[in-house]
Amino acid sequence: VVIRKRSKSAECTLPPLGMNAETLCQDSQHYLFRSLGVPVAEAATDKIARSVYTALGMALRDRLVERWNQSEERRTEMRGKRAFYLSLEFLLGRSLNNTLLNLGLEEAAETALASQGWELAELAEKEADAGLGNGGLGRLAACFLDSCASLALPVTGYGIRYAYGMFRQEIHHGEQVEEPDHWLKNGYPWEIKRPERVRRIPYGGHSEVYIDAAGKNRFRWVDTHDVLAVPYDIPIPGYANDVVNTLRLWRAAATDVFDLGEFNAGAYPEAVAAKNAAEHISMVLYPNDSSENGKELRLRQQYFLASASLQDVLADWVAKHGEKFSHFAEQHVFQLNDTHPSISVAELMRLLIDEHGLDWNAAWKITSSTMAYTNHTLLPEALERWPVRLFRQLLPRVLEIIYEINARFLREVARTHPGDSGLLSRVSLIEEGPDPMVRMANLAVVGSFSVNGVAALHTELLCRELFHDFYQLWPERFNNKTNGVTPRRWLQSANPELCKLISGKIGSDWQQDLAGLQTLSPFADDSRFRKSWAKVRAANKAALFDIISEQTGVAMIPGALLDTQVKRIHEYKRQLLNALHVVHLYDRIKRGDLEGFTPRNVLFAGKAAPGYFMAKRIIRFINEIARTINADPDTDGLLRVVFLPDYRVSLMEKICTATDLSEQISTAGKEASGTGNMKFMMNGALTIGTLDGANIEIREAVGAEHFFLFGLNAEEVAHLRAQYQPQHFIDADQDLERVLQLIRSGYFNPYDFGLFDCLLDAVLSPHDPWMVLADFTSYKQKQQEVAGLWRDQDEWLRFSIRNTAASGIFSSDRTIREYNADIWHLTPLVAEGASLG
Ligand code: B1H
Repeated sequence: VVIRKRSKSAECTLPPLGMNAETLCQDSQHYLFRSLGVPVAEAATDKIARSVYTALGMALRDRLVERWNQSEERRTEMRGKRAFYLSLEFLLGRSLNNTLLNLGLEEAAETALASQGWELAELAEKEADAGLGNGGLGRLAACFLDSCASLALPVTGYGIRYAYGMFRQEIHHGEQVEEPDHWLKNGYPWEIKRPERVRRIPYGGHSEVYIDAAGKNRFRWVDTHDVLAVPYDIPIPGYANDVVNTLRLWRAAATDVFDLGEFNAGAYPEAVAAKNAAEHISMVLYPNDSSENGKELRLRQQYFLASASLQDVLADWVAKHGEKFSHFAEQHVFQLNDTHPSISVAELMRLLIDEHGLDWNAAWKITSSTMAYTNHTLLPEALERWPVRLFRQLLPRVLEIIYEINARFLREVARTHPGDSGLLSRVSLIEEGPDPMVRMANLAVVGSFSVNGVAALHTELLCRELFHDFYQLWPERFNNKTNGVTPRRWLQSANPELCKLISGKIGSDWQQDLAGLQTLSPFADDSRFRKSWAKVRAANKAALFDIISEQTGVAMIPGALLDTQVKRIHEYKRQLLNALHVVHLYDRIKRGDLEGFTPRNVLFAGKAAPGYFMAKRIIRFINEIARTINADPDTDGLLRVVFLPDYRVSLMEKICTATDLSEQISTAGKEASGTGNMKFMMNGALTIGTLDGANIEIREAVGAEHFFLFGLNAEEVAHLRAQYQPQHFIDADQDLERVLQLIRSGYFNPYDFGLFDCLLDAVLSPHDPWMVLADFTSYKQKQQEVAGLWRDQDEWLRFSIRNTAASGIFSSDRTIREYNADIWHLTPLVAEGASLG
């Protein structure tokens, strides 16, 4: 493979791999008329728009395959180390625009489609989001894949090809209704099935000892019920570098083995039907963000991903090196996306020992020097623990290995910390009790050479609190990797007009290294530039308002501030605090207190876990206050409130370019990082937020004077907890008292008495873990400041430009460079800015 240098800018000097408007047009027509069987006479009628999108996707994938194979050859040739990102979630969203951007084919595609009478933007809307994730954690995995490919790092993603992704959210009478998301129903042109690489995953049965040919005692796991794992590969193209990495997603399939008993008894259909159960494993994504639910099927999924992926990697190794593993650890690193795939620690031990004949010490050396664990939350309800009983029944051999890891680990701790039985019971992989549990986080920490948090404060709290004992044992393992988001999707693709404006001022080098945005900062003082900036943002806002009006019937106030809180609905994220503030604004309107009142549109969106009662009631509350406020003519031109249904990646692409004020208002110490906060900042929103997660770093980057800070910090939250009296805060703020009284009076729920009492009771309780009322007054005051700044549009625009200019460090390229420098140590496939021939 010849390495040819390409100009630093994103423009391709040559059409990549023979692709240009003409060949794209030919290829996609071939697929449209032949593979998809669209009659030529029907071309250019709206009912085939989706087929046209699919045909274009197929044409692009074809060409990607060539580069994909080249990249793979190159990786094999280099014989370098590789990383594997193991995650139960990859929230990819749509792929068309991102693929075109990374391949430099946006214009070619537009031309090709125009010649057939289509508009790219319109066709792109036909693609269903690949919603294989809950929220931030899954979207982070997708951003990381884009950055790894763009930095030419040999990183493969491994996940599950759920038949149903995150549910589709509808709002009926103000309440969330979940609808299944059959995202594959119209076909998915971005994947290739690899039936030749199928793996076999054992469940059930029991473990037994036997003596092998060499006379050694060995273990084997027998009488198992096996399920097949069939891989589907999705190409991950790098940005302007000719590299294509792989996301490999596993689908569960039944083996061809029938239950012979039933088969012989003549129950043929029943025997075939029973095979169905195997396929359930990859049927549906569990939709409980940030809380575990302990279902057996979920443990099956976790083991399915871990075993299939590790077998896959080991099979490649053995094909090249035979059963010699002495150099395996130098060549591999597995990044565990939270504890969800952490059973990999035990599974790698099992495969190395039982299937490949290594002894314990050799296997442990390999395992504990190839596994790296990322923690994403401190919330106790999200800490995964599985009943030993369930483990024994489902994964008996894996449990044996976990016990052995634990025994050896505790023996070592006992030796170095004699007499500290408290320590032993805290760090043990097993939580003792009437129903003993396996602690997955402890397994992950003990089995990994690196443990990282996802923002500075989060990592600090991990070391100080959740993993304090482990931090004392192995301080060198702990490190921080502040999250980031890919600027390709979240700036270039989502906000092309803003990008043109930016490049017109500072050139396009920032597209290779987002830190370069910094040079935009002085133009905050250029009034013509501010005007152009305002114009682009206003157009984005108008486009979003059209969507909102189409989806909800609510006409937002043109030109007024857009104040947005979009994220999963959770009490710790405090959508309720925002909603209380909205009620306060409404109360001001009603009592005529309009001095310094600034018209505002308040946008909410987000899904609640289906079993999370309080989150669902918060959705209802937002919808009811929105209905009341929007219907009251007194609010015309002053206040609009909307809950936009079915928040997802493709919606955020529109929301983040239009938002003026980003709400990041979690109780300090609870949001590990946040990544929506970064998408907003990149696109020029100002943030109102607490000192939590990555907000702290955002504020440092843009300067405290450009950030609306309010509320208690993490230390103050911890300190106040013991003596928290919400009533004190009500007594000190009449506005708050009025808000609570208005809600209690049933003003927003006249037909459903007491509907919101549970929300009031929660915030009025001295045990409210999220301390909503403690921060109300400072939040309200800060919102006044926001309103004041908005009235000075020139100054607001300066702040907006400076936010974008300072957002460079929140590129996931920066994050991935840090993962690589500190944890992975991979050699890029090609020098940055160069490309494969
Ligand atoms: C985050 C989760 C999560 N943290 C359990 N933890 C899940 C936990 O289905 N489950 O069982 C799913 C997701 N997600 C988020 O990760 C954090 O709350 C954000 O603060 C952070 O930005 C994001 C990415 O690191």
